[in-house]
Amino acid sequence: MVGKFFQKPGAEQSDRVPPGQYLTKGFPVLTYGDTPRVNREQWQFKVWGLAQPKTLTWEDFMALPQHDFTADFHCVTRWSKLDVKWTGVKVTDFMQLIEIDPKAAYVMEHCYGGYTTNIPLEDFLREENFFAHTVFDEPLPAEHGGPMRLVVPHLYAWKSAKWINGLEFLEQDELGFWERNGYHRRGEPWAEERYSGGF
Ligand SMILES: Nc1nc2c(c(=O)[nH]1)N[C@H]1C(S)=C(S)[C@@H](COP(=O)(O)O)O[C@H]1N2
Ligand SMILES: [Mo]
Repeated sequence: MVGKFFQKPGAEQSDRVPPGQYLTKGFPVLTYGDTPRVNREQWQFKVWGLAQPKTLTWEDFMALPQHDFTADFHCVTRWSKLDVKWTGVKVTDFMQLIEIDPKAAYVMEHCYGGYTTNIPLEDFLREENFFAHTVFDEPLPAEHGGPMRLVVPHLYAWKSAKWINGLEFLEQDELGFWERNGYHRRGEPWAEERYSGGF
């Protein structure tokens, strides 16, 4: 992996690069399976489980405040990309539209194509998380999760669900796709929470 496109961080960047990660200047695509093709008009987003069920459209998301976000992106396969510029909607703004049951403590992210990933509610509700529809001022390409993906900068990027189309609120933690296949439940890069025990 280390070669022309992957570099060890220089001193000025090393405090931003978690242990065991290498910097890339490109933007690799990491997808399990086929790339779903969904346009903005077709795109729908559902909320269920321990929350008032709701279906939202593209317009519902566009009616929320739009922000630019710059965040670092860390894949568990050891590449990191610094300063990715995204545009979209803060999770905390989106959550103003959602009524959750006080028992809800975990969230399952659901996607077109069937990918899932689990996240504790506390990690999901962080101020710096957002739904992104634009990257580097261009509409998010399908291979990077367009029309809409979640971005959770403080956890490994497999928690940043591409083609996101729903949230299921849960009382108990359940495992998503990679988590059932040996990845860590939570995935904190600074603690190198890469794989679950026994993997
Ligand atoms: N729906 C879906 N979301 C996904 C994935 C996937 O396979 N399907 N891969 C995850 C992984 S492992 C990573 S590293 C990032 C990669 O995002 P990118 O392809 O835009 O670089 O998306 C995450 N979100
Ligand atoms: Mo990844």
